[in-house]
Amino acid sequence: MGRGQLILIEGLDRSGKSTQSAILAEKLGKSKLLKFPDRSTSVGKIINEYLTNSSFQLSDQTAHLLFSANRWELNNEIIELLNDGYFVILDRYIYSGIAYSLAKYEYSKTANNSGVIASTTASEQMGDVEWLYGPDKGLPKPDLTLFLTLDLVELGKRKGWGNERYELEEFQKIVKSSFLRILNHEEDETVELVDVSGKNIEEVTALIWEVVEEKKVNQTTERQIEKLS
Ligand code: FDM
Ligand code: MG
Repeated sequence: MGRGQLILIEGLDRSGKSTQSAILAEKLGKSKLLKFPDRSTSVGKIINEYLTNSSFQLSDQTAHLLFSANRWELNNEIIELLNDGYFVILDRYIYSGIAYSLAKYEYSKTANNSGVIASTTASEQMGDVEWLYGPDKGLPKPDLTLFLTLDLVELGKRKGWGNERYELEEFQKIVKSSFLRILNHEEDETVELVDVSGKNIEEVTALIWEVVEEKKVNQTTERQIEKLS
């Protein structure tokens, strides 16, 4: 028996990511759904405080490194699950890590930034994709990444933003362009964009399943787990 596959669902806030990850896990049977940030771990608790309490301060670099550290907390568990034949579905992972930090760099330079979303002086590291990527090197690379994207009109229509840090429409637009800049979907065959604009839950599930079958990530594999390099 081969190993299970690692499938990542990335996307903008309110793109239906969490709903679709849960449906996919269900459809794959022997599977485990993991969500990042995982707010239950020791590092996750600090991240949760940062996201929910706007007066809790961390420098942009510190926040970035904590999100990566939170992934490292689950590194062994992910590898063990895959080797035990489980399909592991991730709701956010490394691309969120890079895209949100890069977006903070851009947002730092806008007049509207009050210092809550990003520091008011842009830090050089946050604009440096190599630096941002560094701490995630060595983590398991997903066998398939699906990025759920929304056009900007739809993004504006999906009201119901919460009160967490980053949940601001204007910032989300910058996050979208950061994702598109770093995903490398044209060269990397393991990365696919799924435009969910104007689609209902069932339609998005069908689109995702089409890609999953085409990429054969619904079957166990003999391939080794790849590491991000
Ligand atoms: N987020 C998430 C980051 O900024 N970096 C990361 O590495 C990850 C995994 O945390 F705004 C952001 C994305 C989002 C916030 O995520 C909380 P959820 O999915 O809304 O819980
Ligand atoms: Mg959110």
